[in-house]
Amino acid sequence: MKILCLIALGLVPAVSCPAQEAPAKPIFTLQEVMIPVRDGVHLQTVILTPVDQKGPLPILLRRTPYGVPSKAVEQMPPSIKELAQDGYIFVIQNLRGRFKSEGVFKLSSQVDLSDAKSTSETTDAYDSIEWLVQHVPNNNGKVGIYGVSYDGLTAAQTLLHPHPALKAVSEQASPADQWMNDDDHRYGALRESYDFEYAVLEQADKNKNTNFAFETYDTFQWYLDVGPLANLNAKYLHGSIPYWNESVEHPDYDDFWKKEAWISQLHSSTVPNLNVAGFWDQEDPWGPWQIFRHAGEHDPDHTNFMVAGPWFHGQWRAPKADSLGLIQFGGHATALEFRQNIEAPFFRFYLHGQGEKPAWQAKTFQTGSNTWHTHETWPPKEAQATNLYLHADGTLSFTAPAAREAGREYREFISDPANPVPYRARPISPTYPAGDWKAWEASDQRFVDNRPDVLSFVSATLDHDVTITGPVAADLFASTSGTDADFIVKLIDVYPQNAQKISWDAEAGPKPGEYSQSLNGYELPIAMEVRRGRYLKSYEHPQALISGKPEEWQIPLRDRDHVFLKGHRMMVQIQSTWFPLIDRNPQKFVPSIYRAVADDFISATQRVICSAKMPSHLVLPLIP
Ligand code: PG9
Repeated sequence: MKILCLIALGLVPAVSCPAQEAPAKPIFTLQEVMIPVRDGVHLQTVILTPVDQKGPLPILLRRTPYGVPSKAVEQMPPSIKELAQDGYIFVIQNLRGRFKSEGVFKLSSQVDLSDAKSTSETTDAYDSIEWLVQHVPNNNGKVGIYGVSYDGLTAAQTLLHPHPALKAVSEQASPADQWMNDDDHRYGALRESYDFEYAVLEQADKNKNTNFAFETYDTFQWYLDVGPLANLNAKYLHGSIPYWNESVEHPDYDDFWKKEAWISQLHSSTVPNLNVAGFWDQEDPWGPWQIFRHAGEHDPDHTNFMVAGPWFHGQWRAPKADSLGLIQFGGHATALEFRQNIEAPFFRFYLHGQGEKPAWQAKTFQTGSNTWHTHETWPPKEAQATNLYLHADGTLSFTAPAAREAGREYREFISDPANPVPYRARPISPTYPAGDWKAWEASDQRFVDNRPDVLSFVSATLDHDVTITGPVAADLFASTSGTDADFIVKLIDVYPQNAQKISWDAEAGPKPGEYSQSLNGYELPIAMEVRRGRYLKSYEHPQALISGKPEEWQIPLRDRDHVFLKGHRMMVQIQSTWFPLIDRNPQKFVPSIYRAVADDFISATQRVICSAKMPSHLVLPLIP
């Protein structure tokens, strides 16, 4: 996230940023203030005022743990250019305990409004807005708040108790419940590499963002060599990172995580809110949909909006976002179009009183067709939940397995925690600050195609377009020879072998990189998720699986909008390790995986059933 934040602040040039002439003088003047909040703590805040300000302007606030700019802005940051054209006083604040802001940074999402003495991002934002409208010269009394990821979380949490001057919110990629999904876990399965590296990033040093120093080039190997998870503290952190300690002390969905799940307190749309999500967001793809759904429980004035696009984490603040890795978006600069046509008009209406109130509930950029779609309601009414079945012969089709299909009713594989499936092609670079992390969710899945511990199910070549718009889910029937297990499901769009023409010189062959960098036969992940067996029956009280007994595994695969084009094939991959993104399940039930010892990790035979009685399938929101 750090790089994007810095881009948003205009502190580093974005890679594909068009060359700009440096103006002679600043376009925003900068003033740094320390804003007092209710418990006497002061928060480091910078106020960026447009030098050409003519009359009163609204304030656009962003609250961040990543640092604030230190000098006047001379070049317009591309990420806020479209907003800035309408005129705002931009205010950026460091969260308590980060950089010069006083207090303690807890890396916590807890909000306790029942305790008048308790502070949180909700109360710090409230108090800061109160101070800003009183003290910033020439403001029009209206405040908006926006931000991506952590900054989005702080924006979203204002919805729980908004200051009366707060007139518009745009939370973008905010987490909502860190045990259920997003950065730190997926339904209780720990996102090992992310949780570890992020906690170090933010809690090793108050005054900077710290990248963990790996001594092994390929972090896959490093995490494997670490062995059982408890070794991360024993060998490296020595209990010095509070959030990591909390994560490993609370394996289950206990009171600690339920308090972190601030979303459980949101039941209405309190302030107009534009929720923004990326379909390939590698960090917080789930939270915005939850916030949208919770705020939508009571939304009489229709002020709760959803936008989703083909983006990695925060890519909608990039200059263009006309592609994601090798996937091109048909000439659309999707980020620019979002900011110009959706975000800027939203704040313009609610903070400047100009333009029209959005007349829609959701807007999505649909991949495959590469077109923007406007939805009166989400999910669209015309979407029909349709089963896509896995067959024991490795095929995938909309027809359910018949009784006794050629004698085979299952497929199986051996999952060995000592040889886990990498989540992306090795070598795996550190999450931060390297660039590879951000687009990995769109990476070609052929790198695991032939592993014996990955099952692939493939459809026939499609003779018409298949459009899915709405929530996707998997419903597996599966067993393990162990007493605990993970199942990972991936829905993949397989491009035809001749998707792209390669220029081929008779003597020299293709241009360097052209052959390997083409979309021919590309396996593009559309949806991927994991579930951990110990939490199938209860998130609070994990239970051992019974060896060999089939269970139903319901695996939500989130909201999507994609067209599998005619000529493509659909694919489902199933595996039981996804390392080091997800920590290794010992596959033998232990009270806490985070206290497992090396001998607890065992190989297990995993069986996926494809019978008429237990038809493993995906549920797709098909548009007729
Ligand atoms: N994904 C990051 C994060 C957000 C909220 C809590 C913890 C981590 C981020 O990019 O800010």
